[in-house]
Amino acid sequence: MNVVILSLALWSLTTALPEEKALLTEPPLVPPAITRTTPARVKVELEVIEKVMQLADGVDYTFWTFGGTVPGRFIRVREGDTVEFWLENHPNNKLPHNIDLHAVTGPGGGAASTFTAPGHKSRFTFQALNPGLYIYHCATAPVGMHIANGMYGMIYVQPRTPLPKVDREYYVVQGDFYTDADFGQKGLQPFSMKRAIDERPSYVVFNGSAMSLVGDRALKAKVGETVRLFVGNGGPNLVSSFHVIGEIFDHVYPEGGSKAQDNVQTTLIPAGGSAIVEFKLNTDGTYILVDHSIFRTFNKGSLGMLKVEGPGRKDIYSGKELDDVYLGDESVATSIKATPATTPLSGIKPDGKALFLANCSMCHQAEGQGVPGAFPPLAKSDYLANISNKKRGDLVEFVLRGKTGKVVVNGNEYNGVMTPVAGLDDEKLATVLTWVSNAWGNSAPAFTTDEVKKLREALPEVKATPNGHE
Ligand code: HEC
Ligand SMILES: [Cu+2]
Repeated sequence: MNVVILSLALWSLTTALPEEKALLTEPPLVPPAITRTTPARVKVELEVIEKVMQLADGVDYTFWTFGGTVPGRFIRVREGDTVEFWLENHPNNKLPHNIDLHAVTGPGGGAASTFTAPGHKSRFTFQALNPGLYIYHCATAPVGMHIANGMYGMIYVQPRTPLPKVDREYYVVQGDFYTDADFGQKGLQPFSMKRAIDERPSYVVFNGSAMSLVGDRALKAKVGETVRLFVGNGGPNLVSSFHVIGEIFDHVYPEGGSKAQDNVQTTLIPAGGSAIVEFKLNTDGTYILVDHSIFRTFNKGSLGMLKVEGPGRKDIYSGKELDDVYLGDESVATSIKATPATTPLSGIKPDGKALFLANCSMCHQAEGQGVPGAFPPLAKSDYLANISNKKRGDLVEFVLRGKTGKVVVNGNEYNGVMTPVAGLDDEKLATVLTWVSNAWGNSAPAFTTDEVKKLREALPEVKATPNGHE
């Protein structure tokens, strides 16, 4: 009897709540802060749309989305709200879908209650008990595939006492994508289950595309403003080392929780997790959002931009003030004398290949093949053949003093900096030069220790540098 009265009372309480419809936003936008100070019954309508969009420049992919974007629409409710959640599956879609919101207390986070066939809609209701920033995602089998195709987004349960006001809030979610072809292959790229299982993504991007936050789609702010980023990681597999190049996070709410940590450079965001980061923009420029697992940024797309207009603050960051010649100790005259061997190989009988691998291969590569545009090849290098046959002193000089300025190797121009190689005595230098001049099909007379000694002693002393340094 008492139970009945109590539940009737609860029922009338909840139905008495003021009703409103949630305003959902596309990334990178965030709905405005909620200003009411009492709970409401909030209606959320989220539509699942399967559609082809760009994964990178010229690369198309069939995404499955919550609201037509990756990540899906941003949902903002307030701690203590009752959320009436509608999931709509567009009639043109091919698959059933559902949703698991990490902000939900209850089995499956809503998954079983929202399982919805194309052309249908489902409803369930939950109370937002815990404040914080939460991922939501599809949980229809095969779950990994639905997530890998872009079915994730975020819901922010704003705490009863809201976070301090900031000038701008943005919404960024990282995700890894799996196609048969590697990054950049043009055209429509199908999902690869094999690569997903192997956790070998071809793309790691912010907001569903390598292009989503660059150029005129970059995030924007002005000097002096404060920015809050609601950052998530949809996964399905990778963990993100989220970093903004050139900024320090003044505050981070790790894992989207309630306690802030101050002065953070890089914050770890688990798959299916989040972080709230805040910082003030002290000076102007372009700040780069990255996953600091950095090959993902430069080779798989996890790069976004925040463009800050200014008046810049030269007292905080000057810009380049000087570019001058610097010759470290190793390159001045004294080092042209035989130096004691200091490589890890000291004490070992000189071995040309080992010396090459320890001293040259980090730039010229293990097979002497070089790196196009950066490091010229030594394998079958016409330039090397010429000097190791005729201008043998030049080769000794390159290694001991370094080499800058234009060189043309096999018809390709290079204009880089070869730094001096330290720690080679005459014997080791002779050994490595002989080896390099005869490896990979190269062929030139051997360098003897005596010859190298003479060539080294014949090198002109290094004079004071052109800019008048001592
Ligand atoms: C830090 C990277 C680096 C290391 C280490 C290095 N080089 Fe180089 N090397 C270069 C670059 C860059 C150039 C092109 C320089 C230029 O543009 O003037 C070059 C040019 C050369 C050339 C002339 C161009 C060619 O390809 O024939 C030779 C020969 C050479 N290096 C030999 C060596 C040898 C031998 C070693 C090891 C003892 C070595 N280098 C170590 C970067 C490096
Ligand atoms: Cu789905």
